[in-house]
Amino acid sequence: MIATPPTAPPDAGFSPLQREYLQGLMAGVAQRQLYPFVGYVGGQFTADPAAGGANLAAAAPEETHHGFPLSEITKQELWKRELSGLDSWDRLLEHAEQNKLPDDADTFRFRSLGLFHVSPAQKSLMLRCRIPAGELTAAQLRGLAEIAENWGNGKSTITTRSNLQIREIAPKDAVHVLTKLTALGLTARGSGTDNVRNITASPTAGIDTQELLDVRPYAHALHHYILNNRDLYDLPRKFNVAFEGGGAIDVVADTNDIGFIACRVGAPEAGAVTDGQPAPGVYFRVELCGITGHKQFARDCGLLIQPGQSVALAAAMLRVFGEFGDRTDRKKARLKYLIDARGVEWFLAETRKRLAFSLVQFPLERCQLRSPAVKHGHLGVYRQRQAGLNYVGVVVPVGILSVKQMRRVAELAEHYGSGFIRLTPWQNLILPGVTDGFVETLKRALVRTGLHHEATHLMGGLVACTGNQGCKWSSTDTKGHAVTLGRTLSQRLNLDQPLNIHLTGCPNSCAQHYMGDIGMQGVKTQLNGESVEAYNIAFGGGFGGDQAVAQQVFTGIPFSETPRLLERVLKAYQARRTAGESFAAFTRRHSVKQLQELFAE
Ligand code: SRM
Ligand code: SF4
Repeated sequence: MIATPPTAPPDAGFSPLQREYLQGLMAGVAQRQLYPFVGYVGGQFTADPAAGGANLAAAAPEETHHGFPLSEITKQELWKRELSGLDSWDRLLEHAEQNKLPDDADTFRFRSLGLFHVSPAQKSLMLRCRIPAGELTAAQLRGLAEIAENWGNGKSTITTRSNLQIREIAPKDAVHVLTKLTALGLTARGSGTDNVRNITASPTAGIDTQELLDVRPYAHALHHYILNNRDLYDLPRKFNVAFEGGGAIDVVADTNDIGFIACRVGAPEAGAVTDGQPAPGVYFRVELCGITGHKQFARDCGLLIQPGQSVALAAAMLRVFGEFGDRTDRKKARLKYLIDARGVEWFLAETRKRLAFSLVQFPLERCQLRSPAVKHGHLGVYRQRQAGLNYVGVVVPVGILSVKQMRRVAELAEHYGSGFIRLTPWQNLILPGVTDGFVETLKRALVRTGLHHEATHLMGGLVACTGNQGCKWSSTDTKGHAVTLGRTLSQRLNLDQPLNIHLTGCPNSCAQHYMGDIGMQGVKTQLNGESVEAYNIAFGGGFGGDQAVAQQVFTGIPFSETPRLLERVLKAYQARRTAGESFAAFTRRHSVKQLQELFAE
């Protein structure tokens, strides 16, 4: 029913000017046919019958979202406002019922449930799990094999966050996949979009002879914390957290938004400054803002915390990021950009406001840091902290395991190991708890499964992102090229030092090419008038104690030419290095121009 247009209140007490204004106002309202309530409360005209607040003469302020005007926020923020990914289960059921692939908005939402529609590369869904600390039981691996066999493409892939993905899932099977995953005691919630990604931890935590701290309990505690706090699924962007316990295998915590790095604080030496000296023990240093695709490693922020404070601290930092992070430009919405804009002191001050304990600043120089990690320590047989036990690092070329291999690995873990499997950010796996007597049997069994326990210095250091077989952003077949390169170079060269080659299909740098001894980023180039797959090639990257951003030396080299180019590069290095010099050290002491000349045909 349309309300009768309001009339002006009785003119008692109005000046001619006020009467003229009122008549004009009412005429305007009548013309627009809006008929809003116009009240007269306490000497004020109001549009709000209940509160009597707004003056019609004043423009209503624009609604905001996390402090940003709605007109400025990204489409992804609008999608989240409309319907959170966490509430999209009904939509998933609907898509499953109709075997329908999602549109852009639901593609975004379903990633919060762990399902990625990776169109146009593949017209299907990809499951990205969460495997906190990379730790799986044999039963879980077997269950994942069942998912890959029944509803996927018969394979799984280990990711650069010690995680597992299964591809080519039809929309009709999405619900089966997620319910089966839950039955296995696993989840995929928040493995994509604006959440904290899989929490990583040192792959040999708890079994390592050189570690300072078993960091698994903290990684698991944070995993459960973020899963159970809804606001942490609505960050401005993705977020990575890693726990480094100081073991033989580096978990590349310095490439994460927050890296917790175990260190030891000893008793002060006689006569030394003891101001603010904490009790001797193991603590975490806190590193912030690693994002190697943007050529930045995480930096120590001065804090020294007790390990038990790490979950609360991460949660507080996440909430500062959630409250103040950019919601208008996704390229600038990572933690790095918030801290670049406001400063680390501001960030820590905001974090402190959200904590029930005080934060201690303590000089990095007064902490004993971890012993150096072992390059390629993720491969081969090593003694555990526990007497008579060993762990075996298994080579999984570019992280791909067939269903048969998954089942066999599960069986081997149960027969010869502890029944657990560890996944690493180096896209491979470790079998822990192998008694001395079973080591040789296990090695033979692995070889029969098409896997290996030893790698050449080349094959062991290959890391490749999904590439154009599954990812729309990729210019190249990174995984296929990595295997070809590894095999070809292994036949032509005999390296006496481990070497890492990282291949990434686009600037997003999921395989972290800037921290590789050799980093290759896929591009397209013209060859004989045709567009072909090619790489920009960088040298001299490193991580942890050997941290460095690789320098780009070659641009747009067609893949067909890269094996020959890299053979020449590595032979030149072998011929000219100083005794024991690593490839990274060799390339770092030359300028880009010198390297181009040195490696020229
Ligand atoms: Fe990544 C986006 C694959 C680790 C930086 N990444 C993607 C998407 C989802 C492409 C997309 O938006 O459609 C890729 C899906 C391909 C597929 O179908 O398999 C993808 N990223 C991967 C994985 C599977 C690579 C791998 O082969 O191992 C890794 C999954 C990790 C996991 O289990 O959670 C993966 N991605 C990384 C890492 C390394 C890390 O997280 O430790 C990085 C660099 C660190 C960082 O966060 O910057 C990384 N991925 C990106 C970016 C660039 C983010 C940025 O702010 O610069 C994107 C693009 C985006 O987020 O919009 C991206
Ligand atoms: Fe895709 Fe680029 Fe990530 Fe490779 S680096 S998986 S091409 S987004």
